[in-house]
Amino acid sequence: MSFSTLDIPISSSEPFTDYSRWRLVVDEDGRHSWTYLRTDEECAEWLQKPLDKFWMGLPTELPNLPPANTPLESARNGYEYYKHLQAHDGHWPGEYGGPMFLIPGLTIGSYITGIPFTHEERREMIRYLMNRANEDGGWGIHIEGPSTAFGTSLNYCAIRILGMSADHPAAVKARGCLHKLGSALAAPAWGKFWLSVLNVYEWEGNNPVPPELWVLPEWLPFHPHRWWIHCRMVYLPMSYLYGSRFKAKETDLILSLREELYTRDYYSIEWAGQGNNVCKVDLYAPHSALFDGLNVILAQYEKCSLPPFRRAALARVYDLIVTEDDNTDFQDLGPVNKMMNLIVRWYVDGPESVAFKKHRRRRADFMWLGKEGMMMTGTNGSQLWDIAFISQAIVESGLAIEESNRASCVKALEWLDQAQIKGNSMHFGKDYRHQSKGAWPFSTPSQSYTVSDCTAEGLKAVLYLQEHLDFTPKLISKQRMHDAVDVMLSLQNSDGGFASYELIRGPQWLELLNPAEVFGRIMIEHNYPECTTSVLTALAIFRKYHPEYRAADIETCLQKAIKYLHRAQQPSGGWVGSWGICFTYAAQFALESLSLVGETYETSEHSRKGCEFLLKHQRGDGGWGESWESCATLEWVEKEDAQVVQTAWAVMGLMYAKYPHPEPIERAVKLVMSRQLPDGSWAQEAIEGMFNRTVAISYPNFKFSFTIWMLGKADSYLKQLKAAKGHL
Ligand code: LAN
Repeated sequence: MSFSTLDIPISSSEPFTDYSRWRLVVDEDGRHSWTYLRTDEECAEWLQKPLDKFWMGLPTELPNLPPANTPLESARNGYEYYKHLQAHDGHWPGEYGGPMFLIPGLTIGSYITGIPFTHEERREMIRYLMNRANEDGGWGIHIEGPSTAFGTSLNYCAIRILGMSADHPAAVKARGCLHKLGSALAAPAWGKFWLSVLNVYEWEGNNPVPPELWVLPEWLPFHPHRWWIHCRMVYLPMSYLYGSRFKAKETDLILSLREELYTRDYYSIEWAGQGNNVCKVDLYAPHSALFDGLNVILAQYEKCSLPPFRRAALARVYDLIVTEDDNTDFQDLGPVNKMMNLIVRWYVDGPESVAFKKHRRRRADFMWLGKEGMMMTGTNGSQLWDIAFISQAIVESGLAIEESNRASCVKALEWLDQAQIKGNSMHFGKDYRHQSKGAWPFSTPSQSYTVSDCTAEGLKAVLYLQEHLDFTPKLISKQRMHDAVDVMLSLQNSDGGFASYELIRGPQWLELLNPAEVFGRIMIEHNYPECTTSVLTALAIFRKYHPEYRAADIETCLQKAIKYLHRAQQPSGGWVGSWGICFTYAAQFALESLSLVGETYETSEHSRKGCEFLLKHQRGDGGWGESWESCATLEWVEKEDAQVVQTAWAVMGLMYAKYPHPEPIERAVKLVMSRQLPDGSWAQEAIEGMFNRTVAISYPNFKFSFTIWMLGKADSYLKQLKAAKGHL
């Protein structure tokens, strides 16, 4: 399929389509997709709501509120605004962009398999890429990162596939940047992979990705079922496409890209050995000697690979791809394996197959229209994660019992009810999956994956809404809460910590075989202070309401988890965060955990050191501001400005620790209140989330949930402190 060249303006600041015609569709289990209304009649019948407008960056026209004089009034104003962003089904949709290596998979996969985009989607994706280009014309691994060969080579292909002509100034600039970075030749492994699939890089220039790994005995310490789930689910279809040397059909565009992406004649490039040519800016996790050695052997094997063995391996890999598609209703674990699986199903099952058609429908779940244009999201949304925090925030702040907020609480509980996963995966037992009956996912239940801390935060939100409040229906039975507890208990590692989706299944040395160059710690699961805390706090809160269920198991689990958190604390007093930025994020969690077992500023060395670490980084203006680079360097990196979200996390941490002096908290509260806009909202600041050490990801709903939560809590906390001082 070919997309025609589009006439693209030079400046991307104004939308390339009529933004008054776009609507966010929320259906099924919280599924998101964006649609463009073509007629005025449709627009008149289906009006744009503040929810649509907010996410597109249009004025929501919500009224200004009476100015807040206290933290609670500020929290109330915040929720007054945020309530308008709740969807009809009870959850809070949100943009989940940030990574800059997703649109390429979306466009390359769609191009190869012939799935069209609408004219408007194409224009807004181009605009997004133009808006996200750096000064030098290239793209980074995420929206705030410097230009890399990975981001620039792949997004260059995307922009061309979508219809930008090669002589558009943005394309010329991007090409110049790519050439300076060493051209597409220096793209890291995942870049080389996509380029090879698109037929603009030769497979010979890739390090081997043998599908045979999947037919080796499972007891081997490096068998892929022991890898971190995101790593193995990406390498699965990757090994299929590599193992069968899949290539897109040559088109004029492909021939032209072969000229544009390189500084040398494509046909005279020596591909062998290019596997180790990676641009310096991209390189975060250089190859180990072990990995390089292994590649030399594997390259020999590729020269003589035994066809029957390869055929058997490909057949096994294909079965596992089908299993993943079935289990997740074709959404798949994430956007990367989604597009790879889609290509495999098109290739093997054919364009007319039911499987391919189902894949095609689910592509929309990952496409999101934002203020800067249309992007591909890091998962099919962060539905559960966002609703869990705001639910706890409104209950703890006392806003939930106010008459005008009750209906929204009931709606939220209804959404949480349908979001709990009711059974194990369709192919449980044959798919290497962890049990999921009773778990909550990160996004929607049909995506179907258990996540330790999502289960925990989901259960906490249910306990808060259902058990703290007397006006909500009791939707989640005791049995279903027990199922959630069972899942959490099944996820504790032998050293007490909790990882993300599964138990740690492989040895630490497997990290030496990390082939991806641009991500850190992707080979196996690891314990995380954040995940451990969420589970620990959920279990502690659960047992207050239901002390009879698995009391001894819960007690042992909590004791072991606390020990892990003690060990994970750095000598500086901080904890390294992996999923949010960074020390501020982790401190909030760790200090909460400690407080639940009675460890606070006044009673525990760990808690005191944690607070002092935070206070050391409080800025003159009362806020906290930490850069995403902390996650990459594992040392605190200061940001130019204070961030309301990080300030909220830090204050939450101090309050969990029962920090006894009000001044730092008051100063922080003032800062967050001073940044509140007259309509009760907060403006978007820097990116909030992180993964795999190097990739930042957006959690724009945090600027509501954590600010409201912190302000509500601070209101009563400061009053208590003052009252206690008054007694002295
Ligand atoms: C997420 C998002 C949520 C996150 C938390 C729940 C916050 C965390 O505590 C546990 C891990 C988890 C579920 C997580 C894992 C990795 C994800 C899925 C992501 C950061 C969102 C996107 C990312 C995924 C790997 C992106 C696709 C890129 C690849 C490298 C495959």
